Formats: sequence, C-alpha cells, structure tokens
Amino acid sequence: MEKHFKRTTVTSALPYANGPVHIGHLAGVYVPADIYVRYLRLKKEDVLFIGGSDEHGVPITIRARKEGITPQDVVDRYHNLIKKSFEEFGISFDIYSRTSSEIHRQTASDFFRKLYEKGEFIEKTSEQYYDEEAKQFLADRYITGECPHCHNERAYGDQCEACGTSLSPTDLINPKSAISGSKPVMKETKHWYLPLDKHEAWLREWILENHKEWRPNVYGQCKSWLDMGLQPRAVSRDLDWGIPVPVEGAEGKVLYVWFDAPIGYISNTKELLPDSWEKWWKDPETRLVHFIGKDNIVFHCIVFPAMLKAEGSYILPDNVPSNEFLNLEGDKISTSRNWAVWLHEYLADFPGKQDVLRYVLTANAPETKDNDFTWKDFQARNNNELVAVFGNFVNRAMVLTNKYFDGKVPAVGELTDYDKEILKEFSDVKQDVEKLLDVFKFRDAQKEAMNLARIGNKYLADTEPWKLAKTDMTRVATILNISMQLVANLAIAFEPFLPFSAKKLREMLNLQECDWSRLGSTDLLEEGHVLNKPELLFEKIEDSVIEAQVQKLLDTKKANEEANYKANPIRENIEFDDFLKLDIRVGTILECQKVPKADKLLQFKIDDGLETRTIVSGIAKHYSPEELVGKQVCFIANLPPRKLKGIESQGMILSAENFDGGLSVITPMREAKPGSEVK
Ligand code: B3M
Ligand code: ZN
Repeated sequence: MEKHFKRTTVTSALPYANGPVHIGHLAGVYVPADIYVRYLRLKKEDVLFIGGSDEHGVPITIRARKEGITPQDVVDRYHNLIKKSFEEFGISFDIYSRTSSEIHRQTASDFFRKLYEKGEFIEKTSEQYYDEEAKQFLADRYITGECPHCHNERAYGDQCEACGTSLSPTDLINPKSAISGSKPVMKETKHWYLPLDKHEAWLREWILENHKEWRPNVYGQCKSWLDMGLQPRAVSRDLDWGIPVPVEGAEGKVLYVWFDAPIGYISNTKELLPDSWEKWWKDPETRLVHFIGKDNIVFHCIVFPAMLKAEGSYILPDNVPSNEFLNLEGDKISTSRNWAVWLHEYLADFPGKQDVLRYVLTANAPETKDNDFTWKDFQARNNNELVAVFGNFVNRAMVLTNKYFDGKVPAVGELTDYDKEILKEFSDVKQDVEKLLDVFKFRDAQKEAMNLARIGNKYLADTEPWKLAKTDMTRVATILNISMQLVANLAIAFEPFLPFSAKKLREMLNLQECDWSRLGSTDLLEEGHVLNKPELLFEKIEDSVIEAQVQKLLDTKKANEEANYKANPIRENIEFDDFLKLDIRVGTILECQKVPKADKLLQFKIDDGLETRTIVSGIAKHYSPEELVGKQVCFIANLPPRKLKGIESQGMILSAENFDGGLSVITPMREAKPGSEVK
C-alpha cells in the first residue's frame, strides 16, 4: 500500500560557498528539484523547497588562505553569487539561506548537545598530524606528500588526484604541511564519533528492505556501504572555521562540516517558518525528499538519517533522488581547473536563454549514468527541438489563427477520424507526464511533454490548413482550434520544466492561470478567445556562437596546460648512472582484470620474457581490461614488490599523464620481444 502524505519537504544539496555554481550543479540537483517542486505546487500540494549555501569546511579555509582574506569574506562573496544564479535560472526556493547564520549555529549546537547528552556519541583520542610551526592540527587536505600507489609527489592527505586513490594522511610518503611547509608530527587529540556501527541493523532494514524503490545507483551505493560494515565517524574537527563544539573541553574544535551542513536544511526551514517549522520535519505525515549528487549519497542515506534517528524526534527521508555526474566536452567538470560552464558566465553570453539550458540539461540529465554536455549537442537541441519543433509549431498555429481568424480561437466543427486520433493522443499526456515525474524520471517526462509539440507539427503538416483556406474555412477553423488547444496544453505541460517560456506562452495565449488539472483537455481555449500577438519563443543559435564557446574551453585547456607545465618543470639533471639503475622492460599483457572493491585498480599478468609477473596498476578509470589484453607495455622491473589490496605487485606500468589527469599507457611503437630493455 502506498503511504499517503500530507505535505512534502524538498531539500537540494547545499553547495559549498567556495566557488560559483556551474551546469553540473544545475543538471545534477537544482533543475530536477525545481521541476519536482513546481510540479507539486501545480498539483496544489503542500510543499516546501529548502536551499542554502554550505559555508563551512576545509576547502573554504584553503581558498581564504590562498587569497589572503577571511573565510567569512569567501563565503559572503560566493553565497551571494550562487543565490543570484539560482534566482536567475528560476530555481524556486522558498528560502535560500546559509550555514554561517546565527540561527544555524544555534540549531546545530542544540542538535549536537542533545545527542551528546543522550549519550549518542563516543569519545576517542587518536593521533593526528600537527604542524608545530603553525601550532595547529592539520586537516587531511592540508597535508601533501608522495602517493604510495602512483608516486605522484603532490598527493593530498585524503586523496591522490593523479591516480584517484583514497588515502589517509599516514599513507603519504614524506608528508608536508601545506601551511608552513614543515614536516608534521603526530599528536594526540580527542574527538566525538557517531557510532554508525550501532545503527547498522535498522539502517539495513530501512533501506535494503523498505526502500527498494530508490534509484538503483542510490540503493546500490547504500548496499555496498552497509555490506562493508559501518564504522564510527568523527563529527568534530580541529579547525578554526566552523561551529564550535558546544561542550566543555572542546576548545579549538568545531563540528565537522558534514555534521552541521544537513542540519542546515532544518535551520533554514526554521528561519523561514519560525512558528511552524516542526511539522515539516517531525510529522510522520510529512514526506522528506533530498535531491543530491552521487558523491553525497552516503551522507544523506546513512549518516544524516543516523543523526536524525539518534536525536529521536525527526522523520527520515522518504526518497533521495541522486544523479550521476555531468561531464563537460568529455572531461570531468572541475572548479580548480576552471573546466566548467559557469551559470553567471552563461547568462552573460546567452541573456534570456535560461530555459534553453534547463531544457538541454534535463534532456541530457545524468539520471542513470554519467553524461556529457557538449556545445554541439546544446546547439542541436536548441535548433532541432526547441526551435524546429516547439517554437515552430506554436508560431505556425498562432500566425495562421491570426491570419484567418483575426487572432480569435475559431469554432470547432465536425471532427474527422484523423482529428480524433490526434485528440486521443494528447488526452493521455497528463497521466503520462505525472507517472514519470512521480518517480523522478525527469528526462522522460520532458520528452513526453515535447511529444505534444511533435504531434502538433505533424498535424499541421498533414492537414495543411493554408491550402484549404480558399475552399473550406470550416475545416480550417477546426484544424486551428485543435492546434490552439495543443498550444495551450504545451503552456501547461512545460510549466515545471521551462517556466520562463511557459509564462511567455501563456501571455501570448492570453491565459491568466496555469491549471495543471486541465492538462490534456481539448477545450482549454473557448471559441472566440482573443489571443495576444505571437512572439518567437526560441531562436536559432548560430555556429559562430557555439564556436566561440568551444574556443573559450580550448583556451582554458591551453592555460591549464601551461600552468601545469610551470608547476611541473623539468627536474634537475641526474647522473647517467642513476638512470642506469632503473630497469625498464617491455612486457606483453597476458591477462587483465579489475581488482574487486577497488574501482581504480587493474591486476595484470605480464609475460616479461622469463616468467609471468603480477602487476597491479591504478589505471582502471582510463582503460578497460579488454582493450589491454594482448598489448605490450613498458614497466619498471626492479622496484621492490608491494602489496595493493592484498595482491603483491611486482613492478610498475609506465603511463604518460596528461595535464588533465588522463593516463595513456606507454607501449613500444613496434612489437618488441617481451623482456627487451628500454633505454
Ligand atoms: N556542500 C557537498 C557538495 O556540495 C556539500 C553538500 C552538503 S548537503 C547538506 O557536494
Ligand atoms: Zn596516486
């Protein structure tokens, strides 16, 4: 039995206020959340849409340090920029607030204290890296050193960006403090932990048994976390930016950003509705839905629910629709590499074209797998779909009605079988779109809505009213009445997806209100209804405009390459004998397979001329096993063996690393005998 809810609280992930927002944010979280909320509002359901900026965390302090300003300066700048971008794109939050607000500090502190008093935390002392010069503990991101897997010398304490491996600071070879450059020492520190292991049993049942309807990517990620077994998680940090841990003996410690950020949803609701916020968070008849990106799944499906449950008075999320990632022209979007289409820049280049981007991002939404945004596809969808299908149909129907009936909706006469067929096709549209929106299938839902315009175009092309005008005006009237009903349906159906264009279309149609309940009706416009002047809804985007955008990205790529070259200059000369110490050989790959539970690693069996060697290499993100078997590679043959995920690796396969982090395995130009020396 489906549960009945009285109201819905919709949240969308709080973006970090350490940079502007880009198309990946919009596609992954904010456009789908906005479509959903607009849809519920149109159905006259009680819904609240909560957003805000996430203003704590280490990346913000790093940015502040780099620019020589305070963390508060950083978040003030970006919070305002982000807020404005969302407004401009029609993301219709009921509130967009921030986690540096006083009400949030209060709410998060109270939340922590309640868990603390209930005995829901455990306290643990551990050793962590400490910078004696700067006199502070070092967050993982503040420690750099050599990656133990790929030997990149600029790996961070939490991750090596070259090979993608997750690290902990103690894994690094030759760790260095990013603050003072000194070698950090180990020092004891006390923190509070949420014992997730104690929550495992109910989480298992709640997700794996009771929420099988969650998207497969969400369900699957939760399952793999739960199957690995949950561990206690620290909810405090040694840092000078954040909400102070509100208990005694916690000087210099703040709440971990992932502890306070989701509470931000609650604080922002409180800020908006000081007297009635509780029913949106505590009434079992409220449905809570979190829109997030895939890197936030564990926090929203496991950690935050455990916090809410431990607190005791809150409801748990009913669904957590999470998208995969959107790439840009084949590469991962990256703020630090400026590889993105920033929303404020898009608007400067394409003023008034918010809906075009909304349309393209939904049509190409990364709902089930990572997808790619390309400017060519953007142009094609604009020109071939919005202009040629949607805009063209609306324009033809309106222009013809103007021409033959003076801008008044004509009377419908006797229907032909073909008319009936057409009318039948769009009578199901409401049900079809709703069915898809209810299960968060936004791209298919938008396709259904677009189908109305396709039907309309075909109808006009098949009936050719302009040819009948001389002979049969009654027939022309019927055709244009049906066409205009279709146009009016488009204005309703697209309201959640393309709010700006839907509004413009309603104005052209002289329709005051958007009545969703009447979607699919064939009498939306009465006979004699006076239309306003038609305007173009969409316009063609020329090649030159697209080329300019592509050029902008090429320039970014070039600048990144130059910057990288500067950051990685040719190293100082070495002795020839040092080179001779390296034993590099050619080998032929006999077998290759993925290493279970390590998404970066491949395990090889390599013919090295004498015997078969096992080598483990962090290139799984760049090559599939099938494309490597039978190929020749170059590898270092005289490194001491080391264990990766329990497998002993006897050597290191050589790859060229592109400036953007892509890897390209080195192979001899002509086939060489396995075991040949490379010199
Ligand atoms: N700021 C991470 C992110 O933007 C984080 C989300 C918080 S949601 C409570 O991906
Ligand atoms: Zn590495």
